[in-house]
Amino acid sequence: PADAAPPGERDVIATLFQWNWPSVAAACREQLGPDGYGAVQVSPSAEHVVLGAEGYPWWQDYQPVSYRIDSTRRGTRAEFADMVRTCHDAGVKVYVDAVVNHMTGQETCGTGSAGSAYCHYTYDQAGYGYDDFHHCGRNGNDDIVNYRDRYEVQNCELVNLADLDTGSDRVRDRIAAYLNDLLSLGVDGFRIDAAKHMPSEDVGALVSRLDRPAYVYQEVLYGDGEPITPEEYLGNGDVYDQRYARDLARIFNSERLAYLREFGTAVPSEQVVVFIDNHDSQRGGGTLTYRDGSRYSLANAFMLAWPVGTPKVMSGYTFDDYDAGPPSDAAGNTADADCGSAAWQCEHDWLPIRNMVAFHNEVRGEPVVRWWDNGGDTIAFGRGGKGYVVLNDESSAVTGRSFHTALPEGTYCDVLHGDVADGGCTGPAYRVNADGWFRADIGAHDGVALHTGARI
Ligand code: ARE
Ligand code: CA
Repeated sequence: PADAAPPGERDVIATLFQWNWPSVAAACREQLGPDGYGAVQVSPSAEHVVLGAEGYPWWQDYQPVSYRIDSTRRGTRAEFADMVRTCHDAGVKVYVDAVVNHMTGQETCGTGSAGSAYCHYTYDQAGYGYDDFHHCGRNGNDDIVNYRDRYEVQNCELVNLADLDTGSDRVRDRIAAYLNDLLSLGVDGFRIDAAKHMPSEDVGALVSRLDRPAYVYQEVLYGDGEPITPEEYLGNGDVYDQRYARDLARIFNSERLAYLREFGTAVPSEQVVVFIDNHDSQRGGGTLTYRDGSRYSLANAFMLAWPVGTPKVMSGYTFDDYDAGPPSDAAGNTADADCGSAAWQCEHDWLPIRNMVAFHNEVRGEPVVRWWDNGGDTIAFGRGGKGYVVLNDESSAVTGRSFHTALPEGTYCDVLHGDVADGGCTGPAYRVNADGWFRADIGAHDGVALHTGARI
């Protein structure tokens, strides 16, 4: 598509879910850039409702009040702009979660995070009134009930959220002005939230109004038996495919890793953003999450080693309650993220995950070679002569086995357990002989990953 830019050579996205702008900037400088992440996905940047009585739930941010970038709970416009500059200096692009299908779902009027007054269907600061919204006339309250009905999904309200008439030029121009404001601050791309709830043509009309090319990926969740499919949106840019995350979770939890030999996506690999979990599925969507510990690391390692899709790594905070927002001050402003604190998970910084980003970059373009599996939950494969990974999700160790790589002879740091430092490896290292063989004992729910960027 003419107006959508590809993700580029360093394509791995880190989602710093709910992180405030200064913390994202620090992460770009200290972690994401050095680790080889190509981009960060940040949480919604527009003024949103503030639901203090409900404890500032994370999802208040998905109810825009205006398109002011000032004063979300994550910081000011100046902090946002500074974040973009800092990330760019670190070689990291910035993608914004763009909520443009709807405005708020509150029945009572209120004041947004930047001080703008709003009511359901009246948003003066954004320039929207009653007629700028769909009023679909279904189900008594205009809410979506039947996902098998295209009209309903795109013209009724997703959980009571005032549904913008994205078919109108007035609305399209206003949304595009917001996206272009973000581009003027240097933003590189957009996750289009709830894209399924807008006809593909309406999303296309927004993309065609962008002042310059941006990377666009659309949240169009595949649902069994639903008429609206991710494929319909490929002309606008890339898409999510939640089947990838669910299939991987099923294979890890109740099937066999050996089945991964042919693992692919229904949507073409070049146009699909894949992930192990996202902020929705993390809260009960049948995917693996940080709570799965080493199995979660193995799944991320597989995603980053396997040449399918544009990988997105989830990173968030610790929670028990579905609604719980991030650590905040009394006014609901998000606290600085602290990877040393148990309140933040920082999955993007878990050693096996961050080191597999470098593996992913190193093996780019290389084919899968020398697949081996035990018929159960141990698999191994190479990526040309650049990398080799063994993943063992058996509940027992695999011992005394030799693995046949296509790597050049040498000594390699196992990047699932160590970093290259001072010419050595802070974890175990393996000697690959002139014929490509190395011998390793691999623990239960553990692995080994070697690549040519981590030779010692
Ligand atoms: C909240 C309250 C609601 C209340 C509403 C308005 O929870 O009870 O009515 O506010 O006051 C997030 C939260 C919602 C929250 C909303 C607004 O998840 O709970 O509502 O913010 O604050 C469908 C959509 C898909 C959507 C998922 C959640 O197709 O686009 O539902 N995902 C995105 C974001 C969400 C976000 C929104 C959209 C809204 O990632 O975090 O909501 O901006 C099948 C279908 C899918 C469907 C799925 C779940 O799989 O195939 O299409 O996803 O079921 O219904
Ligand atoms: Ca809609």
